[in-house]
Amino acid sequence: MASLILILGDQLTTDLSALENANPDTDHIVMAEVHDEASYTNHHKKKLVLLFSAMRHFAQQLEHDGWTVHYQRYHPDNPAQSLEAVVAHHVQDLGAERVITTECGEWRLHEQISQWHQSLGVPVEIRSDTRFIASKQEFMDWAEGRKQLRMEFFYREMRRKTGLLVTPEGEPEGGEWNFDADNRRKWSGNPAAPSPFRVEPDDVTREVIELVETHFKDHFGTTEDFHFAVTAEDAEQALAHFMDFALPCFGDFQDAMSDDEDWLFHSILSPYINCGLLDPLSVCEAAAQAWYSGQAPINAVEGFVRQILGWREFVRGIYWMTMPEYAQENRLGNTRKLPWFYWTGDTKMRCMHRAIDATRRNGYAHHIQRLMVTGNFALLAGVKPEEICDWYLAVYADAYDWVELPNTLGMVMHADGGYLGSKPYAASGKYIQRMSDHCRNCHYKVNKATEDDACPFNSLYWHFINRHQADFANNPRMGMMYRNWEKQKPERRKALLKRAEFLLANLDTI
Ligand code: FAD
Ligand code: DLZ
Repeated sequence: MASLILILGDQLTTDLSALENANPDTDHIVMAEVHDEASYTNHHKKKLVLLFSAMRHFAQQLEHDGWTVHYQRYHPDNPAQSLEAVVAHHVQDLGAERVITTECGEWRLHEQISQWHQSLGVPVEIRSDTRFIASKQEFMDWAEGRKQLRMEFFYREMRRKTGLLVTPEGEPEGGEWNFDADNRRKWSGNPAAPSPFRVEPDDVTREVIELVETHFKDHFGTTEDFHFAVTAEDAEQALAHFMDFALPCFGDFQDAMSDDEDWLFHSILSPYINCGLLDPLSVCEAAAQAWYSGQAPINAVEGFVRQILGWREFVRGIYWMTMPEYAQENRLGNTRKLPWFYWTGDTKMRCMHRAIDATRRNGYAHHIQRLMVTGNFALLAGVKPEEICDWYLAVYADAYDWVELPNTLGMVMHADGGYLGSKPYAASGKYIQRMSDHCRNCHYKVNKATEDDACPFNSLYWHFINRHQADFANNPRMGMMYRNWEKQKPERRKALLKRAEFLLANLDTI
């Protein structure tokens, strides 16, 4: 036997670089469900079901295509519970001359795999992950020598590189590179939000659900109503569903939140893109096609493409450029523990309850819930970055360190000094009121700030502004906030800080 090709749980595509020039007659594939990967965080149960079922379906497809696949199903009694142990066993057993794999998405595992040649005694070839539009090196070259790294400029490079939404003359389609200013509408139920795409569990998925319920019963979330796609074919259907029913309104309501609707006009494609069932560039091309054919407006299509071509690529670049030091960053010096209600949803703050409850049920919350509700609260309350990062890594079906960490530590917590935004995304309850209908069902009053029933976001916002004066008072984008703070009467400021101190001392009860 020549090469043993390792395919990881988030590399489920036949276009994988590890499979390039491989020969099904001489090379073998190894895939494994192992305890180490299934429990390095308290993965949401739906994420475990998605990955194990998608891995099993993908292995079947590979076998159908003529490959020999050595597939280890999860069992707690398996002697090999790490990828290294599984690979070592097969290298020995089969007499493989080398191991080939595609670079993995996390620093943690990358560090391990880069040492494997020593323990395995055969060369380990790690190939670049060509599913990304920019390689790690390309991002570093772009970043080198720049005083400030801004997603917007990197995104334009990616537009030019791919030609997506760019005219033959090199100009942006629609006359602007970015239509974000058009994408801030509140949603009041009209037009109706489409139902999310659903696939009913087949036998393979049902077996995996039972496995997860048996061996991972203490993990966060629920397997109930599992309806994610678990094959590339079904993920393509999910993409088509998004194009037909949600993309036209994606832009308008991108920042909206609803007390009744979990998914609104979002694509719900990240779980598939991140594990290989969908190719990010093809997804962007499909969206661009919708603009050219008049199926969706430019603010929707550009806004959507920017999330993938811009943000997704940018956060990955930042991750690999700055790890492993990045994970330790805590520039605002936060020390507070994560309130327990992040795990239970048991809080009187309606927006927090709804975001956390949706997260528990679905393994999903849309971007604005992650950024401006659960994220904003953690920022205002001064939660330790490490604790809130662990939470985000655990609770979403699309969570992987390379994408979760910069979004949480950088975008939400501003703990990296500002790679992901020139100012923190801190906001009072007014923002949540403006973009949602949560406040009208809330125990707290969004128009109050200092009273016992005042919205906690309000006084916590001013507490944040006050305690980080040295960090942000000279930030030109924060100047107005500091002037507003200074303008308030001393007794008002005192009352706001007192209310915030009370909340901070009693976080688990609010
Ligand atoms: P849509 O709103 O339909 O967006 C389309 C696609 O754009 C997404 O599928 C995703 O691939 C991409 N995208 C959008 N925003 C981002 C972003 N900020 N960074 C990277 N890609 C983006 N995304 C993850 O894929 N995994 C994570 O672990 C993750 N953790 C996050 C943690 C926090 C604190 C925040 C604020 C955001 C996080 N995001 C993460 C980004 C974003 O919230 C999700 O990608 C998005 O909500 C997924 O839902 P969707 O597919 O319906 O996205
Ligand atoms: C996330 C995950 C889980 C839950 N389980 C497995 C697994 O059992 N086997 C596997 O090969 N991969 C799994 N993964 C994905 C890996 O953790 C992922 O490849 C790394 O986190 C790098 O992105």
